[in-house]
Amino acid sequence: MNLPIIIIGGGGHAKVLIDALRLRSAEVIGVTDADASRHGQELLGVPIIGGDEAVSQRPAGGVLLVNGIGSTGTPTRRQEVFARFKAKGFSFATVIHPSAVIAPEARLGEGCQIMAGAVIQTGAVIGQNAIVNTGAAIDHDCVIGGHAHVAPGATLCGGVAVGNGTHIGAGATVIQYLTIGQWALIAAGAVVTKDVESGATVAGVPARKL
Ligand code: JB3
Repeated sequence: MNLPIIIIGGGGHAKVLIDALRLRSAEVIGVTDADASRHGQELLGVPIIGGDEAVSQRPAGGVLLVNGIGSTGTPTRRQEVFARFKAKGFSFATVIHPSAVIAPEARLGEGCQIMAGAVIQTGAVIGQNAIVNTGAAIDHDCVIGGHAHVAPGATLCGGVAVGNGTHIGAGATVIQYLTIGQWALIAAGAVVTKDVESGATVAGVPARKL
């Protein structure tokens, strides 16, 4: 039995998730948002039912959550929302757009989100609550940490390891077998040709630490 879904956060990322969920015939019954001025409105026809307390009042086993918080830098907010609701006993649905190409042996963690046109190759592991966004390519044997965000059009060559919470910017490229630490920020369009330490920000072609 597929449980009904509530999306946490009602912005642009949530809209993309609603599209993907509808293509999977999932039942999205509501969105919560921290902006009280939006309560009672709708997002693509889905009611914004209130703040996060509107979820906490429900039995954890009666609904699946989807993390609608994206990220444009390090995804701390996204990680906090996931941890908050997991601590309350809720589970998160994994969202896979039907046009994503995912190798049978790839492994997807709870609540990760694979968006339209993404490619996940054989042996890849995607951590819990991570986003592989529109058209991103994760090649063979990559390991993407929890809460990481691989932004649209980014390319990770084979065997790249990405730490928890790291943001790989739109259109960035990471060449094979590199290690990117945790909570690092790879700027949009960067071409990464050597390892990146945790917490570092790199940009440019070739990427250099800022
Ligand atoms: O780049 C792409 C393709 N997508 C971006 C995505 C990955 O990240 C997108 O362009 C945005 O940069 C960002 O999407 P997101 O997170 O939807 O951004 P925004 O449009 O600002 O929406 C965030 C929503 O979450 C806002 O309406 C906030 O009020 C709400 N929010 C923030 N914290 C929260 C919380 N809502 C709930 N329920 N709980 C929170 O703790």
